[in-house]
Amino acid sequence: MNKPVILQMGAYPEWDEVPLNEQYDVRRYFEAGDKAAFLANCGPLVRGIATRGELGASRQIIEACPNLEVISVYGVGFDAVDLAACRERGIRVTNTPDVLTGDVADLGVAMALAVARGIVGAEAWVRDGSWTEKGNYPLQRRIWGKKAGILGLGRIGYEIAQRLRGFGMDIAYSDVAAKDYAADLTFIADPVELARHSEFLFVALAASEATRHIVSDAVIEALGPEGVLINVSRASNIDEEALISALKDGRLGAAALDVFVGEPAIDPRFRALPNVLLQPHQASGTIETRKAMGELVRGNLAAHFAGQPLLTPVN
Ligand code: 8YV
Repeated sequence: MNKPVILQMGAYPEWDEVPLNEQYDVRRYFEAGDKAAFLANCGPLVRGIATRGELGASRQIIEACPNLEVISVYGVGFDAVDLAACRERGIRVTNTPDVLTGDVADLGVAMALAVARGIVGAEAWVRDGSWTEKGNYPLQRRIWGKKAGILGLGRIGYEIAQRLRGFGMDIAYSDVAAKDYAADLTFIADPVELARHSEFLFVALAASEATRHIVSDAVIEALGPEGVLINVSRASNIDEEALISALKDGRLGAAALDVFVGEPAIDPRFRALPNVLLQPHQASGTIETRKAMGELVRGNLAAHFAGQPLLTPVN
C-alpha cells in the first residue's frame, strides 16, 4: 500500500527524519528551489503536513493541497497555521503541548536571571581580562522578592509562576479571566496595570490576531525604566517598534527575547542595544523535549491515518 504523502515544511532532527521517511512519502518543501512549481507538482498528492510552530501552514499552502487531511505542528504555537482555511475544509490540526511547557518556563526564568544579574556581561568580564584590568564587575539587580507579572497564565505562564514562587516574588498575572487554579496569585485584567505592578514582565500567552501587539507602547511605558520584559511566546505579541524605541532611549530598563519578527533575520537594531538579551527561539530547545515533540508530531499523524482519535488536537 502506498505511504501517505506528507509535505514537510521545515527540517527536523535526524531522530525524527528517519522514522518520518520510513512511515511516509515525505516531500521536503523547505528544500525546493522553485516552491510554486514544487507545490503544483506534489500538492494534489499531499494528505498531511508536518510543520514547525514558527512555520505553520498558510492558506496558500493549504489551498495548493486539495486532498490535505491533517496538519501536525512541531510546537505548541499554531498561530502560523491558517485555522480558517482548515475549518473551511475540515482539515485537522494538532500541536505538541505539555511536553515543552517546563523547558519554555525554564528559559523564561533563566533569561530574567541572566538580565537581572548581568550573567552574559559578567562571563565576558572574566574571559576578556576586564576583571584583572578594571576590577570588580559592576553591581547588578536582585530578582528574589521582586514583583513579577505574567501575561497569559496558561500552561507555560503557570509553570513560570511555579518557578518564581521559589524566588519569593510577588506574582500577578493577566489573562482573559481569573484562573481558579491561581487563587493565591493577584489577577490584574488590564495588561497596562499589570506592567505598572511589575518589575519583571513575562509574556507567555498564545499568539493570535486578538493578542497582536498586546504589549503596546503603553504597556512598555508602564513597565518603565527599571522594568524587564521577557518574551518566550511570539514576537507578534509585542509592538517591536515601540520596544526598540523604549530600549534605545531608556524608557524600558531591559528586555530578554527568544522570538523576533522576521526571525532568524532579526531587526539589526537589536544587535546595537546593550540592554537586550537575544536568544534564537530556543525555549523548547532541549534534546529531551524536542524528542518528545517529534514523537507527538508522528503520533498524531499515525493516529489520523489509522482513523484513531488524535493525541493532541487543536480543532
Ligand atoms: C518550537 C515554539 O521551538 O512551541 C512552539 O510553538 O515556537 C517552539 O517551542 C518551535 O515550534 C520549533 O520549530
